[in-house]
Order: sequence, then structure tokens, then C-alpha cells
Amino acid sequence: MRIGVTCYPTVGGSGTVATELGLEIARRGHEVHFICYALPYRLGRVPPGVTFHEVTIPNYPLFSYPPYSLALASQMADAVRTHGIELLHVHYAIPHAISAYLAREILGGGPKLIVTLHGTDITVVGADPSFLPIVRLGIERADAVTAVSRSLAQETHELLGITREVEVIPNFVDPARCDADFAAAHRRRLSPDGAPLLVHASNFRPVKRILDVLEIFRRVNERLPAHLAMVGDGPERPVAERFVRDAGIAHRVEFLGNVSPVEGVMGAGDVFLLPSSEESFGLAALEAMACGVPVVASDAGGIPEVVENGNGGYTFPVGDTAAMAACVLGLLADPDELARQRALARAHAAANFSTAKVVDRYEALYRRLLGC
Ligand code: GMT
Repeated sequence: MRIGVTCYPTVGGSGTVATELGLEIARRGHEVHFICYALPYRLGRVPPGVTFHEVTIPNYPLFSYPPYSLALASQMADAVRTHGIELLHVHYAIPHAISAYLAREILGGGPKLIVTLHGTDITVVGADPSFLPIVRLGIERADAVTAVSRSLAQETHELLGITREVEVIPNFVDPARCDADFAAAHRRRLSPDGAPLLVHASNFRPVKRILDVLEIFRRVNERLPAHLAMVGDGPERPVAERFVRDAGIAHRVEFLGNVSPVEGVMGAGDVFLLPSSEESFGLAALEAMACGVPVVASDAGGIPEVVENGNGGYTFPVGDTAAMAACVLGLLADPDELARQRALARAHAAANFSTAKVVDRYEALYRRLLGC
């Protein structure tokens, strides 16, 4: 099969999933073309079977807002025509779904279209009146639509009034990315005194409730001196840095920025925190579990589909930092239970979210649409 993939190339769950999926599809002998405005961060050295098409936008002074969606549509159409791409798989509906639809219109038919919904493309941005009609059209005209959780599929129907089928294919993780030696080295540096280490990783957007992460840690650290590693970057970082200074915990919290591979730091932790207000899936929680790190999270959106209570993690109502802190303290106070939860986390991730199993489902969908 010849597959075109479009995603955000920046650090983030949708780009990670799109890139790892494309790479695995290429490993299975298919031809994969990434059509993006930059090389996806996870692509690294472009392997055989994979081609990167850079979308460029002419810089004309009239354009206060460069029309990226249109340039993307033209580039998609060109790549399809030149390379005989049979199927365009776009990740994150805005603007990729409508660009793919336009590309097919330019070509007068041709490639099959799959839109994979990742989260805020429906729940936050997609439901905004400025995007809703165009997102709805992109979704309705695709040949198949997938969502990363049942929760997101349901929100797509409810918030956008979409009635068509949305197939649920969860995100996946490769436990081989968890390198125990690398994680141990991170741990020695992040917790030189051997105190417990909590970890959070995100894009520091408001939906991640970064202040809840810090409040959970503050409560834990009050009872049991610990360390917190904050991985990632984003708009809430200055507020977070002020919080730790004001709370007098700056010496126990390290802001690491974006690190690669992220699993190195995640695997170093005792517990991973994800108290988000919106989360269609929570890929970071899955990555932590795959590395044997139990998760304490909110029960927002699709998180309970990934983090099952007592099976390598626990969920609580959004904002209940007291309960989340008590849960972390309970785990840290009981090394046997912590070890049990570590093993359960690893087993749950491997059994239900392995790359092989989930990519099989995408490959089957491709074959179904292409009739091969
Ligand atoms: O939607 C976003 O804010 C960004 C997006 C991303 O590109 O990282 O995250 C969403 O997609 C991830 C991959 O499917 C999911 O793991 C995240 O839960 C989801 N984020 C939200 O729903 C807030």
C-alpha cells in the first residue's frame, strides 16, 4: 500500500502516534509519505520506505495569516499524483481533515481519506463555532473516521452532531523504548538523596492543570520529602515556576523542558501524575505505565479507558488533589504494593496497548478501504 500521513510534527501525542504508526506501517513493507510543515520530531533519520514532503507557504505581505491549510491541500494533491498514494491518513482534524478533502477535490477523486481524531480537535478547538462547520464537513466526507478512545468518539457525536460511525482505535506504546539503565541514570540525578520521585510530562496547557500537579506534590512533600520532575514546556510554565517559588518547594522541583526520549525520565519515577481537566486518552500515562510507573490521574475523558483503578494506576475526580496526594502517599508508604502496581502497569500496557496489536487494526482498516 502507498499511504500519505499528515500530522503536527511537533512534540505531542498526536504527532507521536502518527509517526510511530507510519514507521511501523513502513516496517511492514508499505510505502509511507509524511506530508507536514516540518520533519516529525519522532522521525529522526528517515528510514527506507519513508519519504518526507515538506509543506511550504509563500510569504506574501498581504497574508497576515498564511493559508497553511490550502498549501497543505495542494502539496497533498501533488504527492498523491506523483507517488500514486492510495490513502491519506490525517491525524488531528484541524485543519488536516479539510485539507485532505480539498486535495481529493483537486484530483477529482482518488485517494481514500481517514481522519483520526485525537482530542482537542473535537473537545476544545473543534467545538468552537469558528471551526465547527469545517471540522464537521471534513469528518463527514472522510471514508473512515477513528477516535483514540470511546469517550472521544462519544464527544464527537454529542458536540459536533456527527451521526456517522467513528471507530475506536486506541493509542499504543512500544515498551522497548523504556531503557532501564537510562532511567536509572536520570533517577540518580533527579533524586540524588534517594527520596521518592514523582514525574509529570505534558505540553503545559491549561487543560493539564499544572497547578494541580504541583499541589499534589506539595501535599506529598509535606509528609514525605520527595522530588518532582516536570517534563515538557508550554504556556503554563511561568505560572508553575512562580507557584513552586511561592510554595517554597523550588529546590524539590525540576523543570526539564522537552526531553528525548521522554520515557527515560518517566521510567525514573515512582509515580506519574496526570490530573488533566480534558484528556481524550493520555498517551503520557500509557508511556509511564509501559515503563512500569503507576499513574495517579484524574478521571477526565478517556483516561479511565487507559488507567484502570488498582491495575497499575488510580483515577480521581478532576481537581481532587487531596485524594490524589493521599493515593501517592499510600503507594510510597507501601513498597510491596508499589512494586505490585509497577508490575501491573507494565503488564496492562503490554497486554492492551502494544504497537503490534494496535497497528494491526490500522493496517486492517487500510486494507478494508483499499479492498486489498
Ligand atoms: O489535543 C491536544 O491538546 C494535543 C494532542 C497532541 O497532539 O498531543 O493531545 C491529544 O492527543 C493525544 C494523542 O492521541 C492524547 O493522548 C491526548 O490525551 C490528547 N489531549 C487532550 O485530549 C487534551
